[in-house]
Amino acid sequence: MFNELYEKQLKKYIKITKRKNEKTDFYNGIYDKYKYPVLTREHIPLFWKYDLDKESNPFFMERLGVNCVFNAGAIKLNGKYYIIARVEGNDRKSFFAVAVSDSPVDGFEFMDYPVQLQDIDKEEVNVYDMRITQHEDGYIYGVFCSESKDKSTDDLSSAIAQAGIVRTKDLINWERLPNLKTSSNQQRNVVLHPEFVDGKYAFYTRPQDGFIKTGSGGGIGYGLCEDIKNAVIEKEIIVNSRKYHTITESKNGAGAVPIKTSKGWIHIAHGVRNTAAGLRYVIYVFATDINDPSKVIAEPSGYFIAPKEEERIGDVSNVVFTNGVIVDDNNDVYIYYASSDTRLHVAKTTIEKLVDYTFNTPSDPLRSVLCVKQRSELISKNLEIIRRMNYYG
Ligand code: M1P
Repeated sequence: MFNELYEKQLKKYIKITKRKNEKTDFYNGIYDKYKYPVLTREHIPLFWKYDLDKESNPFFMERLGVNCVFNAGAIKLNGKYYIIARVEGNDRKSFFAVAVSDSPVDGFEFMDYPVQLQDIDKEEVNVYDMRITQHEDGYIYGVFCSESKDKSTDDLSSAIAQAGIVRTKDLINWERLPNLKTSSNQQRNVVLHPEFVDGKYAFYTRPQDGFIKTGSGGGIGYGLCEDIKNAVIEKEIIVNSRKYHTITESKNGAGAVPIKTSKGWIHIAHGVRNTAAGLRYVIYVFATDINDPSKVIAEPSGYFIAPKEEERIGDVSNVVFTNGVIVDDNNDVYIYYASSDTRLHVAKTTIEKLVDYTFNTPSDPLRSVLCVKQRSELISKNLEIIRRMNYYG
């Protein structure tokens, strides 16, 4: 019986990890979406969840269940695709686990053990959302949220978020460095820029007043630090502000590590607005100057990816979130995005399309009347083309 139960679950695991992915018929000309999530809780190896000893687990029960697999950093190394996922146990604690594949869109399998973080702070309770930066200093850095209880209050949901830093050369051995220090008591969605700026390490930050509400934290911040082994940002500026009645009204945050292109650094970030049904998270794009990565030079209007269909449902519904992108050798771009804090998907575009989208999509004119004007200009141009080409037959 025990063996049968094990084999049945093993077959399911093999089926899901070997399943070939395929593009959906979703179309917007900007990116393609893939049918199956690249990682889910079903991708977790059985030996992470079950005690495989018949004597101590006669009913073949899950002993340490996994709730979901989502927000992930990503990197291509030596021809293989790596996803550094946020895995959340049934106990609500998140940790990091590396999954690897020969393909960017399917076949991901977790390495035998989750990432073993050095325990440098006994107050740290939870860790999540690692951004992976291949830095020009030769290290691969992981910057993530390190969360602890806010001891200044009895409120059990009050927490403090800070940016934890690790580095590695092989994605197996991780050296933990001290957390980033800034003047903000709370930091989340911190991303390390891949190149030195003025000889210093550059970070995108997200200062916030509270654990959930950004409050006076006006948007995505930026600052330089001299020493990554003791990372301190003395001067933090806001580079991409939240704006009233837009997709970033409540919050925004840097996502994947910026992508270097001939026209500038392209950032794939997230924006949050409030609704009667709660917060709605979408993914949006902006670009910064190639020589000054703190200067925004383009911001297409509206969202790039929004939660659609089954993506809208999950532990935290109506959320899409990204913290990992892989640019392949042929300039294909794979965007790993999670839906509703539950599973991880992939969308595919190219550098050429991403640049076109970023620099040729009109920006948000911020008022309905101006949006109508903007759309009417497009309509009138198109009607002229349709008349000329006799598209109506
Ligand atoms: O639940 C949605 C997201 O909420 C947080 O993002 P932000 O800091 O912008 O609010 C993060 O905890 C993220 O992990 C989560 O997906």
